[in-house]
Amino acid sequence: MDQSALMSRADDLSKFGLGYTAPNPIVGCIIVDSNNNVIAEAFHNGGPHAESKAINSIEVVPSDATLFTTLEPCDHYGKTEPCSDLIIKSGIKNVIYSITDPNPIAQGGSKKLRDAGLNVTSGVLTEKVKFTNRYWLQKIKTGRPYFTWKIAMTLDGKIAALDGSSKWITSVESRGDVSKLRSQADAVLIGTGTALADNPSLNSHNIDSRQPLRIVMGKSEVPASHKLNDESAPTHFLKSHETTDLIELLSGLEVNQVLVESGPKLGTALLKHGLIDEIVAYIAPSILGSGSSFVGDLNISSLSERMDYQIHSFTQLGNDLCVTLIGRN
Ligand code: AOF
Ligand code: ZN
Repeated sequence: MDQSALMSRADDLSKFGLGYTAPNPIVGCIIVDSNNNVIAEAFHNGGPHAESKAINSIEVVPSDATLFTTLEPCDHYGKTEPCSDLIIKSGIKNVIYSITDPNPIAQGGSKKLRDAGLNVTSGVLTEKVKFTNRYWLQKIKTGRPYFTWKIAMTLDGKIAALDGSSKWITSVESRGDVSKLRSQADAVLIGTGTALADNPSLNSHNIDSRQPLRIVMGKSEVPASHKLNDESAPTHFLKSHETTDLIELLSGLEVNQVLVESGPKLGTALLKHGLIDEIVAYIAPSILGSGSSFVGDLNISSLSERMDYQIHSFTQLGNDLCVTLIGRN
C-alpha cells in the first residue's frame, strides 16, 4: 500500500469519532512496520489523542515503524502529554501526517519532531482529510460551527402536501440514513413551527448510538407533553428568531456541526445569512405540484443572483436520490 492508501485508512478510521469529539477534531492514526503491515490503529473519540492510543496499543514499537496520522501531532499539554513527546519517546523515526494543525494552542508538533531528528512528511491526502474534518476546521477558523441542512423532499422541492401531510415523503432507507447523520452530529436544530407540527424526537434511532444536543428555535411554547421535552437528549429552547442569537448560543456550546432539520422558515433565514455550508437532500421521485416548498423567498429576482452549491456526491437510497451539496466559499 502506498502513502495515500494508508492515510486513507487512517481517514476512514477517524470517522468513527464523528459526534464524540467536539470541540476537538476527529483524528485517525495507524502505525505500520517496515513492510507496510498495519501494527496499530486508533481514532480519537473524545478521550486520549489518536496517536497516543495507537502507540499505547503496541508493546514494543519497532524503530523502523511509520506513524500515519490525519492531523499534525499536537505539541501541548492538554488532557494528556504532547503527542510529539510521546512519539519521540516511542522511538518511531518516521511520521507522516495529512493536515497541519490550525489550532494555535496545540500546533508545532511537526517542528518538534523534525528538531528531534525524525523524518516528517506532511500534505498526504489533504483534500480528502480536510473534507472529513470540515466541521472542526470551520469551527476553529471562524468560531462558528458548520451547518448541514438536511431536506427530505419531492422531485419538485415539496416537503409537505397542501393538507400538511408529510409522512413519509422519502423511503425507509433514507430515513435510516438521517438517523446516522443525527448520531454523527453534535447538535440538531429545528424551529418551533416544525416542533409543533411534527412532534419529532430528533433522536438517532440507531441502536447504541449517541444522541445529539437538540436546539429548538422560535418564540412559541413547546408543550411539556412533546417529545422534545423528554429526557432522551439535552435540549435548548432558544426564544428568538435572530440568527445572531443562535450563533451566540452555539459559541458557548461544544458543537462543531449542526444538523439543520427545520422547515422552510428557519432554513431560509439561515440560507439568507450565508450559514448553510452543506445541503443533504433526499429527493423522492414523486411530484406534488402544490404544497410547501423546502425554501422560501430569498429576494432573488434574476438568475444571476442565484445561490450555487457544488455537488460533492450522490447516491441512491431505496427509491430516493441522496445528494450532498457544498457551498462555494
Ligand atoms: C484531539 N485528538 O487525536 C489529536 C488532537 O483538548 P486537548 O488537550 O485534547 O487538545 C486538543 C487539540 O489537540 C486539538 O484541537 C488539536 O489541535 C490537537 N490534536 N486533538 O482531540 C487527537 N491529535
Ligand atoms: Zn495530541
